[in-house]
Amino acid sequence: MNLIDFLFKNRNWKEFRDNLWENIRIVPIIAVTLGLISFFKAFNIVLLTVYRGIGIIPITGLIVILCVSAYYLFISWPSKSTNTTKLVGKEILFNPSEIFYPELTKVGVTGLGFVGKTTLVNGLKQKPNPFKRTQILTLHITTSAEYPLKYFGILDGEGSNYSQQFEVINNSDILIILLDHNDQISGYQKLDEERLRESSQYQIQLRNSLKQKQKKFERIHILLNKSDLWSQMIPKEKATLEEWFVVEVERWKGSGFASYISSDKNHSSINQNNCTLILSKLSTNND
Ligand SMILES: Nc1nc2c(ncn2[C@@H]2O[C@H](COP(=O)(O)OP(=O)(O)OP(=O)(O)O)[C@@H](O)[C@H]2O)c(=O)[nH]1
Ligand SMILES: [Mg+2]
Repeated sequence: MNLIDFLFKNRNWKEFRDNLWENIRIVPIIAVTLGLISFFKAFNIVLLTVYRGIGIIPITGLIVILCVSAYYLFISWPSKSTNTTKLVGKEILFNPSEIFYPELTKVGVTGLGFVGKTTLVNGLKQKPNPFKRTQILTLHITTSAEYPLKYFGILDGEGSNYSQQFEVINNSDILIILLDHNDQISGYQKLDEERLRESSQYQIQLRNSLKQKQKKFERIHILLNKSDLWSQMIPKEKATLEEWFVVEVERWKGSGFASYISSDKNHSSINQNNCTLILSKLSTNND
């Protein structure tokens, strides 16, 4: 890599502008410059004997100004950002302070363990679905399907690890909340009321934490997952589930944690078509 690339490529120039603004203290600069000039002026005669005939005051002033400018450029120079385009389709460990260029919209996927978060994330990336339980917090880089391309970083953590779930939420611009009717493979065609209670409780904790942090999302999208399974339940259980979902969505709508809150009760993360459209919907604020 040559020096020009090192200095200028993949730097976060927005940060540079902010840094410079923060670092420059115009008053001290002027004071130091004037101070130095007057200092040299006081010793003008001595200095003139050293640098005979070189117009010592303008030259000294210029040197001071150049040094001060170089110092401020140095301390404000932007950090290296990660090149997003090279990571499309990839999964990396999540580091909250990592800066990406082009910028990423961070989409957090949250919900209880086994609700289908990783299955959804794989669907959003249009990748086959290798089944493994999530253990670490990861960021999955992907793009919208149409131009102009938008880059998304999808955050996926372990559902039963609440601190990972809170990290997902605190670092997201858009939040997808996944809900379901049952997490037991053997009881997939039945409504588990205990699961609904646990899920309601989890959402209350989420809202409490968001309230404390005064966090606001660009958008919240709530999905009732596993519709391929719960659509086969008896009508009474189906009605209970749908009513519960409506109540949960209303609670979010009343919370004011996003300017736009949408939902879809007929979602199935194992259905690729269901997943494909989500990112373009989310980036255009369509339902
Ligand atoms: N039939 C059906 N199965 C689903 C659906 N979504 C997820 N699953 C299954 O549910 C199980 C759990 O899915 P995961 O995506 O691993 O769930 P998770 O929320 O990431 O779980 P943790 O990482 O443990 O928090 C897997 O067996 C998935 O295949 C769905 O829409 N329909
Ligand atoms: Mg998972």
